[in-house]
Amino acid sequence: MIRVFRFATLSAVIAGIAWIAWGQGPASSKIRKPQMSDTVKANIYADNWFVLYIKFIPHNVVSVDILPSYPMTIAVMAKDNADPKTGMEYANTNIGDAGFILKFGDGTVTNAKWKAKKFSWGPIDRDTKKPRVENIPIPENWHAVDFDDSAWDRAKEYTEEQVGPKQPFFEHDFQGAKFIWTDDIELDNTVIFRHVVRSPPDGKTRSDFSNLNNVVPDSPPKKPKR
Ligand SMILES: [Ca+2]
Ligand SMILES: [Ca+2]
Repeated sequence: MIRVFRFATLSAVIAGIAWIAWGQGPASSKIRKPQMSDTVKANIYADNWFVLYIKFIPHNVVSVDILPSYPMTIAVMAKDNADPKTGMEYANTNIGDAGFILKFGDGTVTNAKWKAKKFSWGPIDRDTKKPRVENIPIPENWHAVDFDDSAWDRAKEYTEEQVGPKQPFFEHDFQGAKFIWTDDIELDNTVIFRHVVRSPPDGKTRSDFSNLNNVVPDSPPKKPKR
């Protein structure tokens, strides 16, 4: 259950980052910048879980409900909106930059304690004349609880000024959270973050539903579906 919401969240937030980059691009005479009034609300119900991939959530903050259990492993793949062949943004006119921030209602926040690793970066040497990128294959189980990230570096914290978030960011609670990325917020374009929350950061006692699927329900089975 947790995984459901986790993946829905991450996919959407990553897409949101990509859109921020788009919105910061050079003014276009043909395409105006998207506003929140251009968005449509997505409400999703699943029995029991799903993975959602959707591109270009306009410059937004995505809020979902998470049923936590601890320890809670969080894995995030975040992408700058870079051309996969040049590593550049804004129709290959600019290097561009990235950034990621997260806060959960239990006090979980992004900061330099998170693990971070780059998997695609460029343009190498900041060469925008002959731009090229380098890639490392993304491990298939990068989001697994038992994935070994012990050799990964810690994330680097960036200031709000460095990332330059837009209006929806200021309408939501990110207090205490830090913008993070790998060492180079401009050149590193695909990164993965991992973090284990061992106990509720706010110290509150919560019910543990992690074994929900092993419990026989009190109520009788539903009628067979026709
Ligand atoms: Ca960007
Ligand atoms: Ca970039």
